[in-house]
Amino acid sequence: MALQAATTTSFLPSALSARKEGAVKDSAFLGVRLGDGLKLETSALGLRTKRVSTSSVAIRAQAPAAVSSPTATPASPSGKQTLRKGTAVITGASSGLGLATAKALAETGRWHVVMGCRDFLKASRAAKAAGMEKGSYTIVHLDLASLDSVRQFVGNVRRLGMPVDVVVCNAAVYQPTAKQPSFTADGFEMSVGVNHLGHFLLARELLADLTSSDYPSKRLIIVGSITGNTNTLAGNVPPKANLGDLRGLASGLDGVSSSAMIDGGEFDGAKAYKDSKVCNMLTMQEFHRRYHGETGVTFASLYPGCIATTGLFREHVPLFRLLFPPFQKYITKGYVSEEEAGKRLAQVVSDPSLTKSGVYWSWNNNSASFENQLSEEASDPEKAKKVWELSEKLVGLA
Ligand code: NDP
Ligand code: PMR
Repeated sequence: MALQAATTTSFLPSALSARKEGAVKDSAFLGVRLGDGLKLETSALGLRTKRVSTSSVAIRAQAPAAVSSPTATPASPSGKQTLRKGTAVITGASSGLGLATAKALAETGRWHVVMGCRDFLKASRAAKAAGMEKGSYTIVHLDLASLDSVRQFVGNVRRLGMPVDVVVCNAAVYQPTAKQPSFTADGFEMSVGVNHLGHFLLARELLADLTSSDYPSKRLIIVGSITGNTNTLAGNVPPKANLGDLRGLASGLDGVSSSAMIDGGEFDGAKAYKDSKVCNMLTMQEFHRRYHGETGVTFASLYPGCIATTGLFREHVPLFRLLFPPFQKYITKGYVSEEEAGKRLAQVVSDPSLTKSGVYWSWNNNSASFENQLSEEASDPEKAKKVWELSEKLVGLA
């Protein structure tokens, strides 16, 4: 479909994506398995293939506010140079952390947010409901479960004609109750396919754009998590993240000729998510090692706190969704609101004091940021290199 003028540009899905929804495993809450009597009704849930017709969806992106202008504009009445508006690309900005971050950035008036979302109408409604000003954001279609869609997204972002100053790889799926794996359009197990491989291709492609940006602090941020770090209590709740010798990843995670799991083991949706987060954190460090010196881009990851109310837990059993927020608020005290988590990620995007590259940021109880320690596996440079090399083969970059 041809692109129209910037104010009415349409960005449409490029490929089919097959997504298996919520097959329910033996229900478990907080690591404790419930009895058979408490199993959920699963008959209504099944494999569903969703075709998105590019001709039947009329999608409209919000008008970009300011298009490419020099980094410093000597236009202020005081004669002081003012920084131009930055452009931040955020994936999965239609809900939860991504939306809260988009809102926090847009509200400052200093950022234009490109929201990379798989459901345009949901994103559009969410941005409006959050009170984001028209003109402070542009929604561009992105389905990370399709490498074609990722490539198309990159092309569409470039066609906006805006600089790319910050990229935030935020979107994720979590399928803790799935009995069987589901797969992306390219045949990768869904959690690793979306959370890691889709973002890996996106980040690799947009690195050139970041590099050529004239913004003073260019950043690539990949959202990580405590649950991928086995040096924490949360990371020791079974099933634990473990990439093993990467034999499943090496064989393509297709669940047919190989296991759907990175370590080659039996499918476990919760573990697949945690493994994908380890890949996210390893990828950030490998980017740092390979490209920080050459490009000046800051590479960072973070654990924003436990945002127990987001859509991430939509596929979990209802009892979990009911008890998880109070458990995190009153027992672990690890809970943060979406708004607070959004402010934290917005800080990693724009705070002048968070320019250090290769860092995994966390926040203490007073909401002060600090450089956190990653687990042995999530900071293993050999593993990072191997994950990088195998991932580039899978996404067609090597
Ligand atoms: P949400 O489910 O609210 O947000 C996830 C976003 O990802 C949604 O916008 C969703 O889109 C999008 N998404 C999912 N699949 C795709 C896809 N195939 N293509 C494009 N977008 C997709 O969860 P959170 O806000 O909690 O999660 C955001 C990030 O924070 C994740 O990386 C997660 O791992 C991380 N995190 C979350 C924690 C928490 O406690 N919630 C703790 C630590 C880290 P849609 O709206 O269409 O479903
Ligand atoms: Mg966890 C300080 C303790 C702490 C923190 C910060 C979290 C965060 N969790 C903690 C402890 C515990 N959790 C304990 C003691 C248990 C066993 C009772 C427990 C259980 C638990 C479950 C079953 N926790 C969970 C689950 C999930 O399904 C969530 C998950 O793993 O998603 C991948 C989860 C989480 N706990 C967290 C955070 C941040 C999550 C979810 C989000 C994520 O990592 O992205």
